Amino acid sequence: MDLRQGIGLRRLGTTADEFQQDLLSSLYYRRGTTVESASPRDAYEALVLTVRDRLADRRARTAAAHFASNPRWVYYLSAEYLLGAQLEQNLLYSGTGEVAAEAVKVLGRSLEEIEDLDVEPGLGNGGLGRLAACLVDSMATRDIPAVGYGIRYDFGIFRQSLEGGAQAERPDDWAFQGNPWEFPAPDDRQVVHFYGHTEPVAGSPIRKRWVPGEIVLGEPSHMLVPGYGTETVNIVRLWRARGSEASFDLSRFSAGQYAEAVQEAVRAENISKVLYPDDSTELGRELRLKQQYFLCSCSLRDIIRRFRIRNQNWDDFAEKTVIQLNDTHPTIAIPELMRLLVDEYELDWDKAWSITRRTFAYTCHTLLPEALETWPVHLFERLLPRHLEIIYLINMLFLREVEDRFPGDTDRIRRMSIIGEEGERRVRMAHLAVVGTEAVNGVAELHSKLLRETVLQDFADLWPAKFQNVTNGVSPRRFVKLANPRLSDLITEGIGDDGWLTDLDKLAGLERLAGDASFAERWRAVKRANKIDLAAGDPDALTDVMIKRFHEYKRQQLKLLHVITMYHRIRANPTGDWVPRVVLFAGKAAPAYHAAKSIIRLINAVGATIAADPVVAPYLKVVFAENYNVTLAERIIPAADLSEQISLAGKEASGTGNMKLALNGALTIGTLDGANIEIRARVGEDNFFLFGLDAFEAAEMRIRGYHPREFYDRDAELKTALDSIMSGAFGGVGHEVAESLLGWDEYLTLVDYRSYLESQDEVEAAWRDRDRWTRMSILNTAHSGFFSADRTVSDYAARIWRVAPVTVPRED
Ligand code: GPK
Repeated sequence: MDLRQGIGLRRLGTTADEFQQDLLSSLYYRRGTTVESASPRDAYEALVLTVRDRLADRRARTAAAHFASNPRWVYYLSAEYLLGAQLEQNLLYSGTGEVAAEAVKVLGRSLEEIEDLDVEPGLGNGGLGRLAACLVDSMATRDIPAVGYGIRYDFGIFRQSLEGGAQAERPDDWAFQGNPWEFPAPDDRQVVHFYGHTEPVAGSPIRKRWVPGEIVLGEPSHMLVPGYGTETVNIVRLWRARGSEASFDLSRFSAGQYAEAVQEAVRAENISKVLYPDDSTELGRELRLKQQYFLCSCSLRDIIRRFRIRNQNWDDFAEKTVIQLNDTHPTIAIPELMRLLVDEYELDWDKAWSITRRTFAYTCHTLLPEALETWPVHLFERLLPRHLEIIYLINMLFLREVEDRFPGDTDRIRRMSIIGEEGERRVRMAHLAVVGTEAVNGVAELHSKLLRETVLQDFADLWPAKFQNVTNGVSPRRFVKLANPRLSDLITEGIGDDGWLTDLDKLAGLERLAGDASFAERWRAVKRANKIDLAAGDPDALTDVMIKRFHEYKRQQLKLLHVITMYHRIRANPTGDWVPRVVLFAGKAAPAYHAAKSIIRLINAVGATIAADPVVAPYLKVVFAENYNVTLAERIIPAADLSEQISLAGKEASGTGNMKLALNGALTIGTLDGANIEIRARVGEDNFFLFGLDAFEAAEMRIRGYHPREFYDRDAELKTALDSIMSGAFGGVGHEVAESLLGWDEYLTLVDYRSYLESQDEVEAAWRDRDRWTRMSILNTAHSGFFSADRTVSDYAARIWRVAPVTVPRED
């Protein structure tokens, strides 16, 4: 299929010369400048456009093939996407990396210099947002017809820097100079309503008219999501809020009231102004609910528009559409689809409900109670009055079903209700998400089991078949091939071809090389070269990394207690045979999360004390890498020897950094939490450093009554570590960290301390035996193929989405 021919366009060339011609043409005609006067930005944008063009053909053929087959579509709804930098990825996915490197020389710049201008869109917080990006990558790679929907925040996750060792935040104006990767689609704009009231509709007991109090426009643009090794190019469509034309008040402007004249437009545009930087906690802010509804309303209308291009009959909607809800953030889509079907398309309630329930599926990403979203009923009533009515009706019919199954069990009804009645009445979004969907999944085996047995137990009793597990995965293209080209080349050479990039189980082919001395030598050389690139410290030291959001449940404070203990041990025995370590932390804390910020502050204070201590500094170095994001992760992960996955068991839903690090040959020290369990089962007990309570023991301990002081009193080294913080040994910093550990220690840090330290001793024993360590490292990579997001997507496709791939024909 050649869609260009029909309109008389020439095919884009594949040689460096042809690429260079197109690059110069982009510079001249699309940037309106010349080689002589091109700024660095001009060079960058000209290159982006030239690369983008090379994906445009594939995009056009994808759209044509999808239109022709009228397939069942996957729509992924997510408030967050951490797509990572686009240029390097799209050079790889369009197969133009080499010709581009050659061609850009004409601009007097290297490809690396130009790539430095490619800032990543930080439209997410952490694991959940990056998972969304990995899944859309794998959907395209597996030829699944899919669209990702999200919000085009003006400001992404804040930029972190350290000021006097404390986290400081600056806004992330990521598209300040424009974003050449995106295609605006103003014709597909949508109108979104807020506030106001509802009115009865004559002749219908169910339908209502919603008279809104505010009208906002949603303008879409999309980013290309190419598949690797296939023709498919899908899209992520991002919505940006705008005031309508009527929101500019000309008469006020003419009267000199400039601020008042634009206040309505400003209010509208605030909806997509900034990403909420809270990971796993809910603030219950009105603007956040507005963002959620904005995303869902725009996306659902777009989904319906797309459905109606090829279909007429609502009976087909649920057959042609599956909408995956990435956590509860887009759950308002459920009552919104009901509203559209009942009020606007005039379907009867039962039919609309049957369609809705069969259309949606829900992924839960947490077990932390504070992360389960609830919204005050009064807020809902004011902002989305019609949706609250619909939720009440859904709830009434649902509770009737519960009553039929469990007659007289009023306690169960109270527990399961979509409306929580304890204190202030609140809408429980997770309950709505379970009631309104066909499938609910957790993101790792343990997480899915705990969901069924604890948080969502009542629902699992009612609908056991609805609950599934789909273990997370990561993109081997971004996190191995792009991040770690040296290792990728070695793997390809070891296995014989690069088929592992789309069939990651093939990494098992490395197993036979784990005992091969010359391969091991090269494996070590790759790691060493990556450490030199990272330049965090001595490349021969054990590089021990803890990279993730700062949260007390993840227990950076436990890692810190280990560092402090090492500090005291070395000082007590300066001539000991210590294993040199570089301990690298990176991650952001939510700006309002004071306890997490105190931990960052203390890490840096301890790091400074150690650096200034001539006895300890030769063996121990603490590095805090600022502004952790996807780009930085891609530099750190390839250089890591040891991966810290030390959350309290039962708290980390899955983790995905753990997978990226294992794939890159880092050994894990970890608890039996989230996907650690599955990693350990695959790489083997001997190749994983396990410690700590399991989820059952941790829950028991909390119930029995836990007194951190007892652990402090019993363990001399722990006492020394905490006392040194309290006595001000680290620049007087960290009191509140020590106090919280001694006072309550929500996440049982002191309980796991001793076991963690013993496990770290085993780490050092393994590290001293170089050959053993390398063998373990190779086996980690060899046995981590399961953690490809391609496998995750295949699981969703087979068990939840029931979609088949659509092959996009090649050019003839
Ligand atoms: C879970 F609930 C949330 C959230 O609000 N943000 C977020 O990043 C993470 N997550 C989990 O904490 C990780 O364990 C998990 O791997 C990731 O989501 C993807 O499922």
